[in-house]
Amino acid sequence: MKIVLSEDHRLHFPKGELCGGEMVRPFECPERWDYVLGELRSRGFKDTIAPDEIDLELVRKVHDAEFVEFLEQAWTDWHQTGFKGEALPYVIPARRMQQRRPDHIDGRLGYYCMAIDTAITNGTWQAVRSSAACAVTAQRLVADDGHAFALCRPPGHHAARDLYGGYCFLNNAAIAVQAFVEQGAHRVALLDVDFHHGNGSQDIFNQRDDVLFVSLHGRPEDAFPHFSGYADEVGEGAGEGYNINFPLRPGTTGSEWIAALADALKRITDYRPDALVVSLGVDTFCKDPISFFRLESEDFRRYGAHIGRLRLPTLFVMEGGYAVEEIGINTVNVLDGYLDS
Ligand code: Q9C
Ligand code: ZN
Repeated sequence: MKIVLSEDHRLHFPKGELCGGEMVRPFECPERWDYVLGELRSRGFKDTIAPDEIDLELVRKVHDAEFVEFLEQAWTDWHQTGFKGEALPYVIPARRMQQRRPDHIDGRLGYYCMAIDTAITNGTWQAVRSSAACAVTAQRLVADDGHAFALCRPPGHHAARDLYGGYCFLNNAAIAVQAFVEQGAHRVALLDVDFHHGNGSQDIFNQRDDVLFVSLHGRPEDAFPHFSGYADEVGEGAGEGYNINFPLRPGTTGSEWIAALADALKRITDYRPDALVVSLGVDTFCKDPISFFRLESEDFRRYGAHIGRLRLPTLFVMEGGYAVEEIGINTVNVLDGYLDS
């Protein structure tokens, strides 16, 4: 299996994340990428490829054009205002407030932000566009090879049409799904196995029936992003019935999780997709510092094999996973399980 990756991810590493009322070292850190690549190398995945330049026209098919422009400009605007720290909003358009976009950078950050855990820094935009480029380059490999892995960082699945946050800026997996559609796919399934609900992917495809979005995640009563991921979110308009959420309880074990995955995979099979994109977060792991499922490392191999038995052209896109020392083992276990199936 070919791996697409870019060293540009190192350009995005904020010093701080707001967590429990303190600025802490971000959970989403560059070593995550190092551990995944290290494990890939030691298990014989030698074929690593640099991404081609991203076509922003493709990005704008799933993201709002002014949002993309905002991401590109935000650091410069923040810096030119004279602010000394990393770019974070502090006022958010809550219930009954105006949903109009202000001019001041403080206002625009709040307008486009869905979670203030995510700072923007000098190198963020370059890292973000290279991360999306990895997903699109890997997508192109799937036609010939049948599968590929995009080692994206920063991750993408919380990024909606015009929202960033949850460590995400552009939705790498959604952009890759759109690339399959541009290539002539009639139906694409997007399976999200990250611990957190893929609110961004749900938002982007909510009204479409050419993309089936299926997500297993910590239930919103207890887990980030808290304001999406309920089972009754089933899509709207033409997209009704093409969004499927599996919210799961705190303490969900590997066997329970894999039973839910089997239901999810059945729904994907019934949809008869031309291709599958997997938003691959491994924060379902029992030792993950910000999550509450109980998967063991062997469970990742088991479920990778289940995905492989679908026998679909498959693109894996890296999302979350914060037990840094085990992130490589768990991620590569999924890929190995898939390849062995
Ligand atoms: N106090 C992804 O896995 N909340 N994003 C962390 C820690 C944000 C996760 C709270 C979690 C975002 C891609
Ligand atoms: Zn996650």
